[in-house]
Amino acid sequence: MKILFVITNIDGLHEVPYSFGLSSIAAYAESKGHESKTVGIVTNEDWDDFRMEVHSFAPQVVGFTSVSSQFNAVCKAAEMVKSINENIVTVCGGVHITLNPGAIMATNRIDYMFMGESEVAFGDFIDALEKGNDIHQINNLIYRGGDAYKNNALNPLITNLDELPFPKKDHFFKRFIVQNGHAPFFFSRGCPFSCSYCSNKSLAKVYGLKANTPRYRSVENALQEIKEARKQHDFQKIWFLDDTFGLDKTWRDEFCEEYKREIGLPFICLLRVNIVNEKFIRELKGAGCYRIQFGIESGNEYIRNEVMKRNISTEQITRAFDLCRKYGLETASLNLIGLPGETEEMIWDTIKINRRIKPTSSYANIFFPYRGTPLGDWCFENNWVDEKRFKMPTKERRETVLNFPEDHMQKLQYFQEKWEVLVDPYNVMKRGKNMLRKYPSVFNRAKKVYRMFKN
Ligand code: B12
Repeated sequence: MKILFVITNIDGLHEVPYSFGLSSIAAYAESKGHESKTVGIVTNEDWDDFRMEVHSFAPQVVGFTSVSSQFNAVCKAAEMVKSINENIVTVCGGVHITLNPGAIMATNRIDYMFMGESEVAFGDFIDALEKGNDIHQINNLIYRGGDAYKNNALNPLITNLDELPFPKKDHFFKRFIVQNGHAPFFFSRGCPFSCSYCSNKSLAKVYGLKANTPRYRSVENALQEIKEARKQHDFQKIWFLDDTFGLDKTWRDEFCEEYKREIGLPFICLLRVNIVNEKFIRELKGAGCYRIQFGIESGNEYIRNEVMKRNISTEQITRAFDLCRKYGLETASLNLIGLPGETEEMIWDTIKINRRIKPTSSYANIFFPYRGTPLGDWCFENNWVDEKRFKMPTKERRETVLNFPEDHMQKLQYFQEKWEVLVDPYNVMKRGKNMLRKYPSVFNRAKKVYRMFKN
């Protein structure tokens, strides 16, 4: 079968549309002998390219992935596919579908959807389609039936991730490296914490689990993936995008030891402040880590722990950043503003804590309510969401979709755009960078030149 995979990234925060999930589905389909190609829709011109690709590649199946803010774009793309050839089977998976299986009722241009981890289910689906067998009994499948939808039982979560082929490393992997200066890897699935705005707790619930405890590729398999990628692509740095890197101590000890010996490239990873200690930081530094990204989210205890359910103390935040400084590690602090109930003063608490911990870089995103998460659902149920703005193509995380008064919305915009300068007002470099951001094409070119000299 010929399958065209599609990732939309309209007004995305990250320029390169990359998806580990979709790359994994593509690799699995190819391991079963099917042919696949992946395209991205990011700019206006991409719509025309997409139309041409549907004509020239002539797929039997088009498979979309979707986060919540991209679902409208996915529906539009599916409409385009069906207008070219009504017989092409359109399907969609991804976190938005897993947490909102009813999304299938929003459009009749997507024939089937997949809920949850779907490599095996999608493999069964295309095999069945090819053989002309009935597909309606396939696990994870969501389909319409009259006025309602049906979602089949889920395959159990894959416990041994080594059984899966490595996610496909195509031109998107390459573009990610060029754009970000780092090759992206992802070795675990799941994060056990219960932050109210994040999908992990809800993803666990879908599987009847209390927590989304991470499952790992074995260290040997993970290193093998990096080695194979290095044979095809040129990269000098790595970005481990796992929700929380190396949460499992046994895995982490072994990984750091072997990575240092067999790979040795400098890397970035994401961590939570409450799980780091001196040994952990020393171990990461020894393995080649040069930067850690931490979700601080809010400097205000009420917002951080009552609203966001982070369960993190101010002391844990300052201690983690002090430790990184002690070991010469760069830090990035990731913050979230624009939560329901948050005042301007509370946002200043976040700026103040950032001033205290002195991260190498600090970023602020504006809260976006994801349906299916505790805080997202709460916002919808309590009329906090401006449905009109929510349905428009959004600049997710850079514009609020909550029903705030106009002046608060503008303040959020101001804080978001000026964040680095507010956190570090006397830093001339950051002021310059902030000014350049107003001209994205110049900014991106400058970023590339800077990276060329830095490497
Ligand atoms: C790594 C990561 C990134 C990376 C890589 C993106 C990626 N999707 O791989 C980067 C940094 C680029 C990124 C970007 C963004 N991210 Co992100 N990201 C994650 C993270 C931490 C892991 C995702 C992952 O790889 N999971 C493992 C894979 C295997 O699972 P999966 O993607 O769900 O895929 C499986 C199934 O969903 C299904 N499936 C998926 N696609 C398809 C397609 C078909 C055809 C089929 C059949 C099945 C199928 O099968 C897959 C394999 O089992 C998650 C948190 C999480 N734990 O999910 C957030 C998460 C997905 N991100 C999120 C968001 C919001 C974004 C951005 C919108 C941010 C922004 N404003 O720009 C962009 C979206 C980019 C885009 N256009 O899709 C949210 C989405 C919430 C929501 N309900 O929409 C999450 C859930 C975090 C959260 N806050 O809860 N992200």
